Amino acid sequence: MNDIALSRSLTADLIALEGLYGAKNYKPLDVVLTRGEGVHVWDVEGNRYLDCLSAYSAVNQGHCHPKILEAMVAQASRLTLTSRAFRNDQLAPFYEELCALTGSHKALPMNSGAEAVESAIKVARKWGYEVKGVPAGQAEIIVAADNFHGRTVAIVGFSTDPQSRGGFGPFAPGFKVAPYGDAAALEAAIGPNTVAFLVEPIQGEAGVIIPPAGYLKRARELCTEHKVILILDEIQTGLGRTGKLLAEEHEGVEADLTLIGKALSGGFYPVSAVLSNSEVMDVLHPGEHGSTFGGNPLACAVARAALRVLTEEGMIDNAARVGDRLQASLAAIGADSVKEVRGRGLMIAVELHAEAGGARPVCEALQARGLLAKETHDHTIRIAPPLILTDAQADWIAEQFDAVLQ
Ligand code: IF1
Repeated sequence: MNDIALSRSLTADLIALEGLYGAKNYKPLDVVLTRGEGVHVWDVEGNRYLDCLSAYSAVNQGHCHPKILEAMVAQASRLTLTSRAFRNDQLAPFYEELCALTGSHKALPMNSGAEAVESAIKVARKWGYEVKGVPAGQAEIIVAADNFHGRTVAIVGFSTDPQSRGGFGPFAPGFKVAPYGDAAALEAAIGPNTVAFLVEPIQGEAGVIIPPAGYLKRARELCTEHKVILILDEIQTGLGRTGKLLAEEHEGVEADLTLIGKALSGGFYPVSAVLSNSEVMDVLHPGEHGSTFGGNPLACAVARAALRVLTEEGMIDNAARVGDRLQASLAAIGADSVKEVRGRGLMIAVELHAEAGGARPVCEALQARGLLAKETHDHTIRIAPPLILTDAQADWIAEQFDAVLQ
């Protein structure tokens, strides 16, 4: 067989092998990737794609950023993991740089985003009992309808998406759902035992849902008024994705607890963190919370490099500028099938009309044109390329959408 034919069977062979042994908890596009660099990834057949998902915003800095790689290799050849029973020389500088960058007083390092969410839930509940005086076991946390905060049993327990929660009960009590974007409903949901309001500044999985202007500011006021902790989940929206370091900046609000993850490592390693003002985080005492890998020297070295390139290479301002350009180009397509183009910075979604035939076929047609994008739910295509995207690449993305949607 010639090379192309051989490699085409390589794609098929690898897909078949996955099918043979792998849990079926995903339905990926049939593209088998083998290399990434900047905004591009290559499949095993040598085809190049522009990545418009960035691993759900974990690769904001671009694939395999050389400076993060350099920091990872250097640290990995020195010290990778000590456990927190001992100290290491990367944690304190990581804390200092992270807190200085985000204006936080304290940070709690974890690994996955869900672990940061779970940690924040524990801290908020403990604060409720010890500082706010909520009766033991009565703490309530308000969440938004259509939320996505991760996949643990406690987190899916307060999801409103049947696909995320079906078959996984029984669930943790103490959560109340309020409609997203509705400040009056939030106010009505707050009770004497409410300890926190956990919310995404922009809902990612729900399809890049941007709340009405002023919603987050009103939520901030209500939380202050009723002594409720405002927890902003910036695991997807944070670290430049929306054209600001944190999406909360668009509304000029400051959370009490801010959750970050994903791009905190530039896609090299699971690193997440809970950021806090000291009153709240200080409810945690030795032995009350932890994680084998949380705050390990390799994670800290990688995260320090990821934050450095994000800020020093102007990626955040680039996301704002090129994101506006891309959003305007997509909106100008004006295809009948498009219901709405929405977004902030390079967190963009193209929603199709229900009768347009669904988002999956569009993603498959885009794949054939060298663009990788992912649908969320049935009719929305999310567009989240790495923040280093150029004007020319933004225009090329719009051209592919125009060709496929017309
Ligand atoms: C999947 C999307 C889903 C998140 C926010 C916490 C987490 C996530 C706002 C948990 C993770 C990932 C999970 C992944 C697909 C992707 C995702 F929204 F980004 F598209 F699922 F909704 N808060 N989002 O977006 O972080 O534990 O995964 O590190 O589960 O399929 P994690």
